[in-house]
Amino acid sequence: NAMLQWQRTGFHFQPQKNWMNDPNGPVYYKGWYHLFYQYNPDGAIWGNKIAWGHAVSRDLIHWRHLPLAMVPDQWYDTNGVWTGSATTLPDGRLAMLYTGSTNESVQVQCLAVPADPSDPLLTNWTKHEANPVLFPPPGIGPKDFRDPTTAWFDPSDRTWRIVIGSKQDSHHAGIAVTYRSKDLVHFELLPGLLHRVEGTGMWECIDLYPVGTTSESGGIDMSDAISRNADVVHVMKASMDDDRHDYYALGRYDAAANAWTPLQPERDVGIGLRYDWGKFYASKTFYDPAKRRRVLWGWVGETDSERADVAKGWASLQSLPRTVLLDTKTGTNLVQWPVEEVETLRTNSTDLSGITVDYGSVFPLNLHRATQLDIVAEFEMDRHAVMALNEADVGYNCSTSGGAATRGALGPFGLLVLADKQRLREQTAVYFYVAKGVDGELTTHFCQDESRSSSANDIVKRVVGSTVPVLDGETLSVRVLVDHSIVESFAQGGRSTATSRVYPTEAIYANAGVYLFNNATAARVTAKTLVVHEMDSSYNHDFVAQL
Ligand code: DQQ
Repeated sequence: NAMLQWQRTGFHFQPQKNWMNDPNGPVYYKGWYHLFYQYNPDGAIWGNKIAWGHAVSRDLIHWRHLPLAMVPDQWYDTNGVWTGSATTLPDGRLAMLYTGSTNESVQVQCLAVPADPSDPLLTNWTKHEANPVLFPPPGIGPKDFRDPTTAWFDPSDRTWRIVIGSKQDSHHAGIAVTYRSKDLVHFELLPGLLHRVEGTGMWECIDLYPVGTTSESGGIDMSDAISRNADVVHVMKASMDDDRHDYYALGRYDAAANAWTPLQPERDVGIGLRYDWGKFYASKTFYDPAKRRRVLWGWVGETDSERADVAKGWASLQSLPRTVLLDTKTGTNLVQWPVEEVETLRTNSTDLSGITVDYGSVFPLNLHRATQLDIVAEFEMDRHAVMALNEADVGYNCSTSGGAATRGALGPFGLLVLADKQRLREQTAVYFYVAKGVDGELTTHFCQDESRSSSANDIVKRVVGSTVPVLDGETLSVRVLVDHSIVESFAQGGRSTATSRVYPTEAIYANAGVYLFNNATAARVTAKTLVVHEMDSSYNHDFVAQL
């Protein structure tokens, strides 16, 4: 079926067929980026025989698929080789810790190492004979103990540390449990909890890493930050099984006390900050020593029906790999941005900067192709109109607002992508909505409206988003990456992101268009910058030739 085929992407990572979920063990090794991922070789839905898919790349963009790295072939992982993380040892060797689901569906931690460390492609993996190396400790449920982090080295006692996510039934608390180990084979549970937040439920796929506090700092390796006593803030992220979103918080890690404390308790893990307001889960970062950056991968699942996934024979994408830094301008959030290599896929670029959109109108962009795009836009509202207003839309909320069609004084305005050129019946709106308090304070909301993204009826369609910090003198900026069935957007330099899976039935091929729109009632909006890049596919290259 041609329409189902059309949903495959051009520059997002996906296997050739079948089901994929979490990114696993991302790492840079001997000149190659490796991405492992949760994979069901038997079909397009999750199953109890999850294996590790594997692909390699020179640039995080062009991928070569390799054979499965690990399959459930031992008693301790026969119900699934689940999520894990890579650790690079000081001598350059690699260790992979992952969760096995045993023959009795108990969650245990296991160690695997490259069968041939001299093979840069890391094709074959050996599971350690001492596996499983960790069983659930007393007081923790056998099915609530999974997803070990990358290990870091603590010079004070010369041992490794790892963190594993779990939950406490009392108070429905999400918890982070720390272990130490000399050899990643024998582990000792550290007393206390690294962190705990009541009411947040099971924490999956915990990630803990440092970000530098100055604008010059690039990515930082966790062990390195500790040994250098670097000026950093530590990010703790957990994937909330309860609501299937990835939450993070900024805090201080005290190695000696085995404690991580949030800088802002009201924005603790599971409460305030999210990596992405759309579909994005089970994410994981790694430190890239080649470009001294920290890179984030996230699983972007489907929002259509399981039946549709089976019909098309595949399910899920990975987000674009994103560089992660502390937002040194606000100090209160991270910024995420597609890795710079994404820009090498830009082909035809059209500069449409300077278009003013009157209130209540839609403006079509004259483009060649509009199904794989990288759009960079900056908006300015009519200053006088904003000043003239007393108060407007205080208490606005993206998800309950009614989306891009509901008009307010200073919003919504932005872009309609994957919009059908005939009637604009299908469209995904990426927009800003500004509220003004009696005190004159402006609050900017960044939202993505999926509600008209497809005329198909077996799809979860929502309006997602949240408020985004806008500092004095800043324009409202957004970068939108459109790739057939995914719209991945980054507002204010990546302070806020929203990823949607969309399934247009009419806004496809030459019938897909892009529009500027302004549904505000009180202000004109000018797209001060508007550059639309067509994007190449990263899969149509004869990649094997590069090997
Ligand atoms: N997916 C894995 C688990 C993890 C979950 C199983 C998160 O290890 O907790 O496929 O999506």
